[in-house]
This record gives sequence, structure tokens and C-alpha cells, in this order.
Amino acid sequence: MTNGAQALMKTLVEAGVEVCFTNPGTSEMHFVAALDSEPKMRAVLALFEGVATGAADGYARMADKPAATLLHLGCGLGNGLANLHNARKGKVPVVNIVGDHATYHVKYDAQLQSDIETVARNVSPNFVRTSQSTEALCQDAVDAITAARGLPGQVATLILPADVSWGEGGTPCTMPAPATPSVADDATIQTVADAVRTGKKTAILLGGRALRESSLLAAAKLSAHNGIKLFAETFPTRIERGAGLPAVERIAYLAELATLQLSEYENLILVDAKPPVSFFAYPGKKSYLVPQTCNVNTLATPEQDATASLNKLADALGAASAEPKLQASARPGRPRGKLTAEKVCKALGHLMPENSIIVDESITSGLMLNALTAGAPRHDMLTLTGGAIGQGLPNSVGAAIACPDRPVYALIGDGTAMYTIQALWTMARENLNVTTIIFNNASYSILNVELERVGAEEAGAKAKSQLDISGPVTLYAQLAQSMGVHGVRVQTTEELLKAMEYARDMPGPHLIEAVVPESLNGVKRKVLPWLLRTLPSLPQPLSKALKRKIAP
Ligand SMILES: Cc1ncc(C[n+]2csc(CCOP(=O)(O)OP(=O)(O)O)c2C)c(N)n1
Ligand SMILES: [Mg+2]
Repeated sequence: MTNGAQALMKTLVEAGVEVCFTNPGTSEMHFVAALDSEPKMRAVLALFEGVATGAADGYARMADKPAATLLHLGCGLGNGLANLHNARKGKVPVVNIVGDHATYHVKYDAQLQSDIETVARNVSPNFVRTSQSTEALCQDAVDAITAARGLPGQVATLILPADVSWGEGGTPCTMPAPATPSVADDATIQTVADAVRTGKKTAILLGGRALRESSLLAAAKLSAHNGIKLFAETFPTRIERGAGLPAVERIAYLAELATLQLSEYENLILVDAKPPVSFFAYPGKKSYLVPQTCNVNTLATPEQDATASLNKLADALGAASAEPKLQASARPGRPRGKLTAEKVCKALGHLMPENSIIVDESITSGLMLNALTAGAPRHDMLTLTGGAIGQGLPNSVGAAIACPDRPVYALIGDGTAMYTIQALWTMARENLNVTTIIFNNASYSILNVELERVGAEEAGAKAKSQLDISGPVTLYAQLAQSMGVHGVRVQTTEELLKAMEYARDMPGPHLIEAVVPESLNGVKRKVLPWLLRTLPSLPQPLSKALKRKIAP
């Protein structure tokens, strides 16, 4: 006889869900035991649920199919919530399997009893289901995977009571064929094409899956033929970039800079993207960043086929055979002199091999990252889609499992590193090709910037100490060593380059702790809020030049 868990395992694997990031407990034991019944399922243990969920997110971004997580009741799911939030915002498919007490045990309100569905709904609003019987379980799983792989991708949560898992009589189910996304209809093409033909200044904002090569090439034809500017959303789920691909300018994180970027456009065309809004609200400042006079049209929603819609627009505008402009190959030179965060980014641009995956959670230390890697060999970049920090290390675990032949670079702020530092242990255990670079600036630097930007002027010592992580001193290289990852602490540019070259040439996980000053420190931090306030009153060439200096 096949029990529920064994049938579930078969159903998952046959649906292409071949990796499960786990942090199990007693209620999941039959699922754990069933792992050995299914050789095609890879199980990867994480020591904290936020690592498991962030790894599932990173995996799906690179594999283009969901992984499963295995989480322990409401509390385990709750621990994994922040990275599921990031997956939801990035439209990334994830299938959560959350163990629960046996159905008859619920009424006793035992210690771990909680309302799992309510926890789940925040991150998987469209699919939360508690499986009611062993017979129904595999169809429930198929429905969960279908929801996760839906148009667009999303987080789906299947709650698995222990008796449903251990019950006999499970029957594996097969998946229906995936739905085919629609293409922008003729009326939409007509409207958007007419808007472009007015000759008004037009930009296309690409997000979600539209930042992959095929969509970028289609958009670049429109750019070449119709003089349309290409923007990428602020925090791409996955952007393909580097030499040989069309370059797109990302909308800035700082609302004042984003406003400047958008200020001259009269037409904005959305492709799998929302109109840009400010990351936070600030007293007296705008939330919605598109100029009032700008006409906004959606060419393709996240449910639709972005590439086909862009190509259809290109046909309508006679741009189909235009030559897209491609980024030339241009690595920065070997950095020298005092070690700074900018030089770490420069070293990466100088050294990174073709086909690297950059996971960027460098916060203020990565201000120059885009510019310094723009002409590097072709690579993918994954970013902090939902703003919930602690995403980068787990995402790197998942990306490395999805793409074992590609080097992964995790660029991580020292503050963010401590949220999900246990990911290093999984990197060591699975011997993943991840080079983690921790920017040790001994600060929650961004929060010090934000403190001044929100105008909380009367901040005193107690307030400032909440943003200060300088003591006790955290030694990240030693943390790495303690979890089985080769770790070095570097204080000079030469040491950094040596460590990066070593990591590049030696397979397996590495951690380089780069001791750097804050990118926005002292005078720069003081001047920034004033500068941002002044930008709108400056002549555009000057304000644009300043934008390139602050956040190229
Ligand atoms: C889950 C979550 N908790 C807290 C925050 C608030 N937060 C944003 S950035 C940050 C600190 C980042 O520090 P670090 O990684 O050292 O980067 P730096 O600012 O120094 O460049 C914090 C606590 C958040 N965004 N998400
Ligand atoms: Mg920091």
C-alpha cells in the first residue's frame, strides 16, 4: 500500500517539483520518510525556515519551475514568511508543504496548534488548502502546483495533516498541461502603437519575466526603431544582462531619483510591471512617481506573454527587423588602493566569469554595482523583490542548486547577512558554488540615511544606537568557518582580489568578508537629503549628472 506522503512525493516529482527545501518536525515525519521512496526528489536541509523559503525562491527564479518547501506547522511557516513575501512580490512559484497535527488532534489545542491558514494567506492569497483526506491529497497537490506555476507564478500553500500523510491508499495524480499565456490583443496593440506614433517621448517599463533575453531583444528593437527608452523595474526578480544583451536602466530606489528618471516621458508602456511608486511614503512627498501628464498604457500584464506582446507591437510599428542595440563588452580595470565597497563591485566586474549569477543584497554598498558590471560577460542578477532582508544568502543556495555549473556571487550587507546566516551551513553541506561577499561596514547604513530622509530630526543617542551594529564586532569570516565554509576577512584591495581569484578557481562555497567604509558616510550622508530635495529645481542636465553620480 502507498501512504499519502509517498503518493504525494510521486505526484510532486512527476509534476517536475524535484527539490524540497526542508526544516521538518514531528508532524512531517511521514513526508520525511517518504523522501527515500522517490529517488528523483532532492531534499536539502536548512537550519532555519527563512533559509528554506528563500532557497525555494532562488531556485525557482533560476530553474523556471517551483521547488517545494517542507515547514513545521504555523510557527515554521511564520519563520519562513519574509522570504515567501519576497517570492510573492517577485511573482515566483513556490509550493509550501506545511505539516499539521492529525485532524483529530486539532481540537485539543496542543502546544504547536495554531491557525496555519491565516499565516499562509499573507503570502499565498490565491491558494491555501488544508488537505482533508489521503484520497484527496494528490489532487490537492496538483491544484497547489498548478496555482504556483500559474500566470504569473505565485506561492501556494498545501497544509498536510499528519494523518492525511500517514493514511494508506494515496493515489498519485498527474498534472494537466500548463496554461498558455495570452498575447496582447489587437485593440491593445492599436492603442499602444497609436500612443507611440504621436511622437511623444515614450518609455517602456519592463518587469517580471520581461527582463529575460527574448523580451529584452524585442523591446530593444522598439527602442532602436522608435526611439523608446527602456526601463527596468527597481528590484528585478531576475534580469539577464551584460555584454551582448540590450542594456536597460533600472528605476532608482530613491523616489526623488526615480521621479527625475521619469520626468520627461509623456507615454509609459508597462510590460509585466506596475507603475513605479515610492518604496516608502515620506512626509510631504509623492507616493506615485509617474508624472501626472504621462499617459500610461499596459501592453502586457503579468498573466500575459511579454515577449510575444512586444514582438506584436514591433510588427505593428514596423520595428520587427530593426537592429537592437546591444551592450558592448567592457570590464572595469583591476581596482587598486584603499578598499571600498565600490572597489568590491569593480573587482567583481573585473573578474566574474561568463554566466555568473549575482544575487544582490548589498544595500548601500552596491550603489555602483550596476554600472561596474554592465559590460561584464553575460550574467543574471537576482534582487530583493519584496524589500524583506535576509533574502540573498538563501536565494544563492537555491540558485546554485538550480544551476550547479554556474558560479553564484552573493553580495550581502553585514546587517542583512545576520538574518539568514544559517544558509552558509547548507552551502557547505551541499558543496555549492557560491562565493559570498559580506560588505562589513559595521552599520545599518541605509537606516541612517533614511533617518535623515524621513525628517526624524530629534533622533538622540537611544535612537541612533538602534541603527548601529558596530559593537560587538561580528567576524563574518569566522562565522563562515564555523559552518564549514572557507572564509577570509580582507582589508585591502589586493587581499580582496586574491581572495576572489582563489574563490573563482576553487569549486565549493567561499565567504569573503570585505571590511569597507560606509558608501554613504559623513558629508555624503548629510548632503544627500538636501541634494534630493534640491534636484527638482536644478536644470535637467545638472540633475541628471547628479543622479549618475549618486546611483548610476
Ligand atoms: C525583514 C526586514 N527587517 C528589517 C528591515 C529594515 N532594514 C532595511 S535595510 C536594514 C539594514 C541593512 O543593513 P546592511 O545589510 O548592513 O546594509 P547597509 O545599509 O549597511 O548597506 C534593515 C534593518 C527590512 N527591510 N526587512
Ligand atoms: Mg551594513
